[in-house]
Amino acid sequence: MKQAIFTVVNSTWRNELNIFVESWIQDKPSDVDYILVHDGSIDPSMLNHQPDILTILPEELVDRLTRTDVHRFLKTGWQINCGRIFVMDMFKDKYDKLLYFDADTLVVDLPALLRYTPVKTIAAVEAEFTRESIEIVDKETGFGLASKVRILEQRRLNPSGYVNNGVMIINTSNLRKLPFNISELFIRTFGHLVFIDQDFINVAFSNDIEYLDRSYNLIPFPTLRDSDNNPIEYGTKSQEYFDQPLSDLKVIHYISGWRPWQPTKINKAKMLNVDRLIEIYLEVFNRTPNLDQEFRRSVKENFRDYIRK
Ligand SMILES: [Mn+2]
Repeated sequence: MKQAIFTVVNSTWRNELNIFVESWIQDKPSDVDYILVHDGSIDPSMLNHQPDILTILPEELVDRLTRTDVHRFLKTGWQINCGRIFVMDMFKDKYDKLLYFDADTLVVDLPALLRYTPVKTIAAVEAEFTRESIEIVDKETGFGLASKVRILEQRRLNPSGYVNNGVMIINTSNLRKLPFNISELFIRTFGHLVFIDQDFINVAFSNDIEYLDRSYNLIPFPTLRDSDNNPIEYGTKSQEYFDQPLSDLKVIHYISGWRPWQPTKINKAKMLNVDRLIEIYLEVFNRTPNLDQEFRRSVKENFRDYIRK
């Protein structure tokens, strides 16, 4: 089986990208390709590890996205993450299986992901708030997540379980048999999708997703705020639930709001204990050469806000 790992970035992500690649490159077998796709802004000199394939998103498809001025939320008309839909199309004939990771992830156990072969088209992990986690969090915090519009929207979009797209194991032999072209369908529909490509995957593959356990894409719970806008601490039961995948961790996803390289206005460590995730981040960060000074300083200044120890 021919496998490849891919991500899609622009040059503003070069530091995060180098850390992400550092986390798994030594574990990558030589017969597995590393594909890096970008918007034209990445130069090989920015990269600590050269990909097997370095390529630019198809200009015609990106042009059509940017010319669509009808997007309800995205002023620029597109963002680099949209590219992952096009990449699935670009490489579906060349590989049998594609592993996609956001550049804001760290891979802890690449062999486990390479071993996993989905029967359905997309294998992924449900977004952080599932029926199970909502029940635990709501009971403990009284927040009322279950009635939030975004949660209700996600359930309607994909009643089987709304997945996060930061980590996907893609069975490309199924992609080849789709009765539609995903790039074309995406361009024509994305203007109405709040979480653009993630909403798209959830709709287009609603019946064709294989659900992985949370150790394949561990995402910290977002910061919740009470009616006075004060952050809410997650309780013991929520923390226990969150910690379950730690013993068999495969991928950590530092989603927006939980990025140790970006400053936070609040002490995140009070909301949720993510010590282990930050320790792993610092371990990989410390062995990644050639990071920008500014980026290095930002990580060192911020990490205390994220760690309890
Ligand atoms: Mn992400």
